[in-house]
Amino acid sequence: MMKIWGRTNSTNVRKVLWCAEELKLKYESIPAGGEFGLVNEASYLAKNPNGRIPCLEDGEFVLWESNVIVRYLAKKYGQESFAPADIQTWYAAEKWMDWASLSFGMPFRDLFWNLIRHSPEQRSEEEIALGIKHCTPLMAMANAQLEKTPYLSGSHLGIGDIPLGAIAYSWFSFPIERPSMPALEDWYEGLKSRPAYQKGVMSPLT
Ligand SMILES: N[C@@H](CCC(=O)N[C@@H](CS)C(=O)NCC(=O)O)C(=O)O
Repeated sequence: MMKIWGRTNSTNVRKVLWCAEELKLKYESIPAGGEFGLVNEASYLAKNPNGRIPCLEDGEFVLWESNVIVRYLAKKYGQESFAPADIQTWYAAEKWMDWASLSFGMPFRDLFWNLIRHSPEQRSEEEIALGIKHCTPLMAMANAQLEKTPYLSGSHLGIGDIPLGAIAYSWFSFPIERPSMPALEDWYEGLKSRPAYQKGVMSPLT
């Protein structure tokens, strides 16, 4: 059976779990990373020399980098909405994956660690303020797209929605003030109603 390595409270692992759920794949979720360790053991490093999660094993085939795993699963196992045959539809969706990962990277991480993982003594209000300052215009950009199309991937949920969808779970759960963005909020409400999102993404924020 397909194996997905990585603790389920990781945003990058959530992307892969959610995608696998949307595609109705059978897989084994193996905790690794954080308190589960394993990632620096030789047997894991032989699969992923970065010592990071997630990592996918599909038979003999091993793949790391969350967005690439999502693209692989979509192309190998997805129907039209996840693997559009039209190259422009594919790339129009795919750009939102790299955009989400590259643009949100550090500011989202600062928010996540300060609001969820750090103790009150470790918390930096300055980093939280900066994180909100940088993430808010990015969310506004997604909101502007979602005023035009129901999903970042276009007319249907697809690969382009996965990275921001995983980030959105934390964003909308953080105890912070968020400016109103109705299209983004409607999109997020729609995600939350999907059993695949509930199973793949909505595990406790820790
Ligand atoms: N660009 C990589 C980043 C992978 C990454 O940094 N994963 C984090 C968790 S989100 C990790 O492995 N942290 C170490 C650990 O959990 O032990 C990807 O998207 O897969």
